[in-house]
Amino acid sequence: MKTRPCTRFRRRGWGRRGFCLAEVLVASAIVGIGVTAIMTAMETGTKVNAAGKELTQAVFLTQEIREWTLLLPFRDPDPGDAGNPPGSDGSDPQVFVDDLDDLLGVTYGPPRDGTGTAIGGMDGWSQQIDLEWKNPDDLTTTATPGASDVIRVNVSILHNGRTVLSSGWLVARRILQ
Ligand SMILES: [Ca+2]
Ligand SMILES: [Ca+2]
Repeated sequence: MKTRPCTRFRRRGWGRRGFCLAEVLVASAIVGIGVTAIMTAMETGTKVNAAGKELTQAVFLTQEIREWTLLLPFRDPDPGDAGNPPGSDGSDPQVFVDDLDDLLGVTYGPPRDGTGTAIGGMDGWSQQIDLEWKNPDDLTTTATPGASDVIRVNVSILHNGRTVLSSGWLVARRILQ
């Protein structure tokens, strides 16, 4: 005996038929695929937004350090420390910085603004600073620390221990410094 799927729900007088199981399953699968695609797109969008926000914060924190390094004198203003080797001159760089090379190998967390002041409300963020002296006649070569008037400042911005952005720029001693 031959069965006729999808006709068993035919209703007398209504002029239409119901759905068979196969049709319902196919429709459910299509809806399921659509919903999954939408959820995946939403999740991806959320991740992209979070990454974009994180990168924006990292750029901001890099700019703050850049501003600070451009404000700091190249040489220590204290005559007693002027001849010191590069470094923090015996002071804790978390507390006191008065010349550029005081920032050698220093990490700030909480991060610092363009005047060296700690920025509140940025838990988990830190700024890693390193300095590299460059030969002014050939900026691709590294000079002995303290023996050049050009320093490349390298900064990495970390969020929860993960590097979000690494950047660098050159600072040259101004003539009057
Ligand atoms: Ca100093
Ligand atoms: Ca110093």
